[in-house]
Amino acid sequence: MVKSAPPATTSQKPSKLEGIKERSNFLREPVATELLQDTTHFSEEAIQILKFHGSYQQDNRDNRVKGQEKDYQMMLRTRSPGGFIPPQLYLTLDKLSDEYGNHTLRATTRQGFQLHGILKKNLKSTIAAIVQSMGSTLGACGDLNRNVMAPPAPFKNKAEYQYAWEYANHIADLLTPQTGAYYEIWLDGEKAISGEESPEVKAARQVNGTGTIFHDGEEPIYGTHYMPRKFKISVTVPGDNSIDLYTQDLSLVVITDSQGELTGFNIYAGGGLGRTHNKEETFARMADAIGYVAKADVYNLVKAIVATQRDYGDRTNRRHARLKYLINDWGVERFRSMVEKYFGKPIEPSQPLPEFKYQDFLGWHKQGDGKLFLGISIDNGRVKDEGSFQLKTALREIVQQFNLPIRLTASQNVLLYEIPPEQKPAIQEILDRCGIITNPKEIESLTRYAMACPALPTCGLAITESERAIPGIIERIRALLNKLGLKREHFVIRMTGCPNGCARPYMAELGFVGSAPESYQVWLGGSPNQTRLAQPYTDRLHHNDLEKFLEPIFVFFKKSREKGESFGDFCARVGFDAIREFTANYQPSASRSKNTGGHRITVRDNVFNQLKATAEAQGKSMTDLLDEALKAYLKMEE
Ligand code: SRM
Ligand code: SF4
Repeated sequence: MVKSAPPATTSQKPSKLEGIKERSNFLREPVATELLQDTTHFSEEAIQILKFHGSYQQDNRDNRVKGQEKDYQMMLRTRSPGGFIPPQLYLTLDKLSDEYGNHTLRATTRQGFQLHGILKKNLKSTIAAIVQSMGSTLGACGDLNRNVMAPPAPFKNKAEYQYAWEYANHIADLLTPQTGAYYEIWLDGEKAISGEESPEVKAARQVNGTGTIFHDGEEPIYGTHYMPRKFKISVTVPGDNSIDLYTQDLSLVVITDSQGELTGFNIYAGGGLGRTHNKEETFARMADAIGYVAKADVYNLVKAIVATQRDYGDRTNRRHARLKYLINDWGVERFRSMVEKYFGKPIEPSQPLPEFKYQDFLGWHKQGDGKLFLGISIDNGRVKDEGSFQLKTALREIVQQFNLPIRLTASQNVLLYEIPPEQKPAIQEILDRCGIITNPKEIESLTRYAMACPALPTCGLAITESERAIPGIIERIRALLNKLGLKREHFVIRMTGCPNGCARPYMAELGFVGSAPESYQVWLGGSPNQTRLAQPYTDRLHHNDLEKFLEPIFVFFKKSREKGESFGDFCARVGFDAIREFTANYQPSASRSKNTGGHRITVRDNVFNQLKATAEAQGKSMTDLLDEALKAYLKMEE
């Protein structure tokens, strides 16, 4: 018999958060009451409920002073299925970031935008402005379905891409919280004008029969306790792994027939990355193939999987509450048969699929209907104006003048699309004037494929730097590769300030995971297309020791790689024992060891920015360029 009343009955006490959710009256309190109070911050209980509305309470950790109140501020995250940001929403976010935020926008690894630095007193105006511009933050955080991902590429002549967008939207709507709390609190009860959901989705939400919904209360799918933990979904197309499908709680892959008509979806479940250092019972896990579902049944199957996790996910220990632990504890067979009980019929076997590739869609492309799209790389997702790089200005001018929609990518970049070819020169002129590189070949390739989470100073969980540290780390890795004769080499580098894994470092070829101040656990062996988990190679690498640590590994790679083999594939093939053995016996050459120190000099900001721009324009590293310039100045021979 399928159960239908969460929380799952167990002899253990439900976690504190289960009580907070239960008392919240479907996400209203204590947020509604505390918002009216003249205070700088919310209480612990309100903070937890505020997350469901898309906001985290943070403080600027750079400004902490012992004995003084923290510099409280709110982060807001958009719910943007498939990364869709209509032009009016982009312009609103841009304006809000200047009016109430820290003057930057942050493109996230799940295709949303974040605003940082909003004071409590401005939170209501900020959320109201977002909703009035066809946006939403509802469900961007909290124990429910998060932003649904889909490949951002707007290929109008590839039906499967259009289906992925359509179903990402529909599934996001299906699992949107139904409580009136959001509109009551932030819009004084006014229902949003944005996105009427399709009748098909509305009907699908109410279908029961197998215990997937509740008949009392405001939340048919979630009930009073919502999910045991966050729940993440992606919809993609065969061969396209731009959304890291194996890291999601649930992934759907569009299956079409020979005419390009949608027939159904392959289903994967049980991926997730968050872990805690030194707690073996927490781990990163890749999703398993569950089977295939016909198009007509897809909403029922999604609800069945959600209901299984809702009713059987661990509500006592939040560190063990994600779907990945349920599937790991039960095994795929038991999980599948429980889902089938909610679903009401057997799940069919998966359909064959081609190999997945990673694509970033940077540069100018045809979208298949005569129009163009342009993928722009954003270093670590931070949209800002700095020195000669005026990305924030460029995007604002382009969206203002040409009214273009945006798709955020899962690698913290943006695509502008629906561009008539005759607008290309004017758009390119704005980008050139603002110092933005649009030819992907001119972008430093390590930077192009790298990601880092925000970490310090906004993230309360950060153990060490990430977004602010990665540019320097990449510079040093490039210099080392150049020195070792691996000039053209590139691979996927991802960094996070703690083991929660927000920039998905466990899927990288070289992953840095904050483990102590200025130190990282290093993960090796992920694949360039994110289809294999990396493994932890060392627990604590101080960033000063980066070159000493990486040099023997890169030398071994250069010496023993197979033709065309990537760094991650090499590490996985030879294994850590071989790498450790090579490292133990490695003797740096005299000339090499002299140079590995990474001597530091300080340059002024304007010189640094000019150096960076010239290096990028010439496709060189800053170290190489500086080296050349200094040698010429000092009239040194090579
Ligand atoms: Fe994340 C918590 C930032 C994607 C796993 N994440 C946080 C918080 C909210 C810190 C907090 O709880 O106080 C971070 C806010 C930092 C800041 O100052 O902005 C934060 N996560 C981010 C973003 C902005 C990183 C980025 O570089 O873009 C991403 C926002 C995505 C979005 O638009 O929704 C982000 N977080 C992820 C991902 C990647 C993904 O979803 O594809 C993961 C790993 C996948 C997964 O969930 O397993 C991820 N974040 C976590 C976890 C660990 C969850 C777990 O199961 O253990 C936490 C902590 C928690 O939930 O307790 C966390
Ligand atoms: Fe914060 Fe850790 Fe996520 Fe980085 S990985 S944003 S430090 S929670």
